[in-house]
Amino acid sequence: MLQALIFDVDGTLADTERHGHRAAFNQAFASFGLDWHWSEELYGELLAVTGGKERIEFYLQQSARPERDRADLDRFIAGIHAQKTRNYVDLLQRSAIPLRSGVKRLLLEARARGLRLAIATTTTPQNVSALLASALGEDSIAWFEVIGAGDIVPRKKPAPEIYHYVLRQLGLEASACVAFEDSANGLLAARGAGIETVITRNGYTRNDDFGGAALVLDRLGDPEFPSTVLQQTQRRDYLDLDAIENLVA
Ligand code: XBP
Ligand code: MG
Repeated sequence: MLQALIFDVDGTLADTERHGHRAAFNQAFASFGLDWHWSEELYGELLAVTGGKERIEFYLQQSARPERDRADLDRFIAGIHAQKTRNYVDLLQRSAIPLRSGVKRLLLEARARGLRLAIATTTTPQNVSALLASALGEDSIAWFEVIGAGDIVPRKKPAPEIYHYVLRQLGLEASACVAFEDSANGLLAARGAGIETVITRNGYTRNDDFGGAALVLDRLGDPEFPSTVLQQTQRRDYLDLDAIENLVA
């Protein structure tokens, strides 16, 4: 029986990557005097690597920058990334990034039905709080019983560790939960932990492989802005809790 919904954040709750994280990275590069610029297109490729620090390191490896020893490299990346996090939080405080269609509706529906809510994300914890506070109000942070985020587990998605962590904290089996993700890396992580997964695809993940997903939609949708089912035969105008319960029934 369904007891909890577990949400990814970036790309799932809101389209945060293109004009949120990417902009925050570029501002950080500039303030460190670096001539790096991540275009929208390049960022799409870099998203193959989850985690901001990991993404910076991957970019460095790709671009034949001068070698640094491990400790120096870690310090260099951590400094840029800390600035990037400050930029991202500032950006959200100045102008909220709206939640994707149907997210608020589903969260309210789940709360009304007494379902438990949790988050499983690779992003930094401050980013999750800033997004929720700006898009849904400060109180909404407490709606989520567990917020599994960032470096709390050693290996980020597509490893299943963040989902194992959240299940442990909830004290639930995978079969009592449904995960919401937007990317192949997120799907691999959730499925790796044995959790049925609903995908709401976005511009950056439209060509990802979603084999193994319970359902692939263009958005969760609302009665006035319906979703389209892209994979699976279920036909729904929007994804409500009755349909989600059927995924684990
Ligand atoms: C999100 C990410 C994160 C963000 C940046 O992936 O990959 O790296 O882009 O966040 P998912 P940080 O949606 O699968 O959790 O810079 O704080 O790591
Ligand atoms: Mg995501």
